Amino acid sequence: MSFKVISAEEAASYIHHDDNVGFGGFTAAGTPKVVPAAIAKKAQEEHDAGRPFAIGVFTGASTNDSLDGALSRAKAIKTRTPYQSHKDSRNVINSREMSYYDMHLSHLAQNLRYGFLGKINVAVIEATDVSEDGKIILGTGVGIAPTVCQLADKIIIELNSHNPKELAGFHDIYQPADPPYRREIPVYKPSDRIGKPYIQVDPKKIVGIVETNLPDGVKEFAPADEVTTRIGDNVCNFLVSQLKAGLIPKEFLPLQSGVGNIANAVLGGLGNSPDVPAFEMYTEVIQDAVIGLMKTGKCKFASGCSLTVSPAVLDEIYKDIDFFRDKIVLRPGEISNSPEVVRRLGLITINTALEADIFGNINSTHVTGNKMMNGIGGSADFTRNAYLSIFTCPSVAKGGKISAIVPMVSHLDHSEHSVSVLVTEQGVADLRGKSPIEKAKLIIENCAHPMYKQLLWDYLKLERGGHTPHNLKACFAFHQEFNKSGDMALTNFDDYK
Ligand code: 0RQ
Repeated sequence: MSFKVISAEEAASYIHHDDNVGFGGFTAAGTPKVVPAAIAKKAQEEHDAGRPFAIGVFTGASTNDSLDGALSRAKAIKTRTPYQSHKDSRNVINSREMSYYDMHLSHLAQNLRYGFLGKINVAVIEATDVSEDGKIILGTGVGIAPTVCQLADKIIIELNSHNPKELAGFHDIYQPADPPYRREIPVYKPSDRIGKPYIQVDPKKIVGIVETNLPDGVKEFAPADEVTTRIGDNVCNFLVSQLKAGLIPKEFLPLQSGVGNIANAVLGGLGNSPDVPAFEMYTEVIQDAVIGLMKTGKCKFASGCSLTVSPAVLDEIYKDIDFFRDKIVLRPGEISNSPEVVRRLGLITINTALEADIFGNINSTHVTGNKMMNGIGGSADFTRNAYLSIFTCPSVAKGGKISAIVPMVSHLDHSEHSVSVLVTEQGVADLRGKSPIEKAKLIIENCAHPMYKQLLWDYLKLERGGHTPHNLKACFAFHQEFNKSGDMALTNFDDYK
């Protein structure tokens, strides 16, 4: 190989204060593992010497501790988008020491190409292989790698020998033409391959290769508990009822399922139901449960942007890689999450809410209206364009001191116009074709926790009339009570009469 092998520190020397850096990968999967930490170290040294050092950080989605963790702790980020889920990152976002803007994941690559977000100076990409003529085989995540490789002046590759070379062929790299010349993305079923298995770059842009041998280190999922199992069962029974009523075609429709423990448990529930036929997935992250369902034959195919699976499950895939070869495709985020494809394929989408209001609006991102949790991720790419959009959440959080069902969401990510069904461990509210007051009654009756039902009825009794009967004085009473006493259940609507 004629590319120069360099250390992570030397790689960091190519990155200067004020640069914009685009990173490959998606979640911890395929995210660079040593260069970001070396950039953080450099930032620390520059700060110690009294010099400024902060970079723009663009990624496919959330990352790992070496990237969001180390760079946030070193105060080395001037601006960050689109999704993060690291506590140190959250801290500097919420203290406003780091400028963060949240955006739909499918939008980032095109917005970078349109030039809306400034110049990308350097791309840092994890790869499984790279050829002399600049063909890069990615690792377990794709994200925005193809676009940042195209836009950057310099490319740094972390060549990770932890990935078997047999990962070649799992990727489908396709970048749509930009308007006014864009046509439909020619994915007509989840398993369609429309691009190349590698990213082609100008080899002269590759300034160095950093060799690694490191696992992605995806966190283990919490085992399904009573609440997540009941949510999973409720989603499952609802989908079966829709199938039986002929409202979902008998062949079933491709599924999308969001991130986290709840999403993982919901998929597990679907897998156990004899009444749900074998299905395909057109999703963003392929989590542990999907791999289990492939082995039982319940999931026939998964198109995604990353293999975000725990280390033991990744080992299983690598040991039996030929079994999975014709069952998985990894695409760039703008294709895995393309609203146009989502609408056309007719996806059933299942995402997680932090809170939902009684009129069906969803907050996926902000705690008590002001503190950023993770970001909107790809949830709206899918929800807004779904055949059937489902939101799930436990009805209470923090041991019951927070009701996930509130009079009015304290931040809006998905409006009532995009949300078809709300599911908690208490039950299902099918919101299709319902007026706001009908939605409110269904959500309180079917989804709210028993300890919050009466309070929510009390709120509705305060109504000021109108189509959506909010009471603007009392609509944030739950949140105000939580800020005051730490327990939403102590809300007293008599104070608002
Ligand atoms: O906190 O761990 O400290 O107890 O929020 O909640 O119940 O473990 O759920 O891991 O599935 O995450 C919405 C954040 C849920 C995630 C969100 C507290 C709760 C707990 C986590 P603790 P759970 P999950 C496409 C899909 C947006 C992006 C998206 C997310 C912690 O699913 O980021 O959907 N979604 N992407 O106690 C205060 C509330 C709360 C609350 C829960 N109302 N107020 N705290 N918590 N409800 C895929 C991608 O984009 C990659």
